[in-house]
Amino acid sequence: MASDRPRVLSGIQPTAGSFHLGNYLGAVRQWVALQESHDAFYMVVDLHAITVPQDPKELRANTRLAAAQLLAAGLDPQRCTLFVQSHVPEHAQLAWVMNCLTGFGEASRMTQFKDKASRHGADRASVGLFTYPVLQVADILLYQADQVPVGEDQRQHVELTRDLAERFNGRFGDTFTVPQPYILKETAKIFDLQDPSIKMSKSASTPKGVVSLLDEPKATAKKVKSAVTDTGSEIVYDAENKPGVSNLLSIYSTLTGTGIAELEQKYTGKGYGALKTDLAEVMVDFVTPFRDRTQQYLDDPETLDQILAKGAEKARAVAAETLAETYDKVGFVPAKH
Ligand code: ATP
Ligand code: LTN
Repeated sequence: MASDRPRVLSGIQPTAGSFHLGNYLGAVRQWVALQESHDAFYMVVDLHAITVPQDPKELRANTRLAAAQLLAAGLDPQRCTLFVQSHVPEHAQLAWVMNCLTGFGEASRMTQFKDKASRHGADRASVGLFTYPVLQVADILLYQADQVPVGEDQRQHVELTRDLAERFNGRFGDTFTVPQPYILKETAKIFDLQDPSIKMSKSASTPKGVVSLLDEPKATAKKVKSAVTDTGSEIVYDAENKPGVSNLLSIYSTLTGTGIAELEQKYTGKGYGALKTDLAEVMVDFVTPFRDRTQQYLDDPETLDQILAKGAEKARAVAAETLAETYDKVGFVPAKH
């Protein structure tokens, strides 16, 4: 199905049971919006998930759970292509070619690799973790994506994708679309509720600072109400001097569609407590139906697997074409069937 809409592609790892608010506001929310205007490909990146140790049972459950959450968040299989990365073997195949084009030093400069390697212990980090960004490059280039909707932490990987696309095109002739990152300023980085100097993240944060979308709504309300705020009592957006309150304002503003200035005005003369109580309510109203919808998809695994099978079929049609062209440009002899 050819489309003259610009193409977007993105992925999310099935490494935790529940998405957190940073995943949703930083990425998934944009995915939902972009399926209306773009030819959209979204995937659960299970190949990426095994770059750190994984339990097979959990990985399988979390992959379906991730797909269920994406559907619950509003992805519509009629409007986008939703699939699981390992269902499309071309990802690993193109990644090999991209690995051979990437400098060792270049890969060593990826900050997420450096962070994760030091967290797991440099000796225990796998070669897969080292080439994780190169697999991501292959993910993006296979679909000739024009834009990649992600959070700020993924910018460097999109830059690497641009560099490798240009390098390949320069060496072998025009083959790949050079993609742009699609990162919204307001939600590029959602911060930990307990430590607003670090990003909300399933692997690095304190559990109290991470809002998991599938938590009991009551627990979510509690986390919001006990969020760390800043000295002073004024509710104004000032990311540098008031990171805690600014983070809450960003979350509030995005979830309700109310501008930050309007919120500042609404809370003039009121304390942090009032802001947090109201935001807790907004959060509960958001997560309650989200949890219910996720459960509905999980209750019907056959339908879920069918959606993913159709998605993989659509994805493969595009991926196979790009891979065949790449193999040809590199100089591989075509396999006779
Ligand atoms: P990890 O902590 O293990 O690195 P993660 O919590 O960052 O995981 P990913 O699956 O790596 O989650 O990310 C999925 C998407 O969510 C990516 O596009 C990423 O940029 C975005 N994202 C993750 N955390 C945040 C955040 N705190 N603010 C904005 N976007 C985020
Ligand atoms: N590394 C990304 C997940 C990811 C991705 C992609 C994002 C894998 N492949 C392709 C955009 C495009 C992350 O969120 N940690």
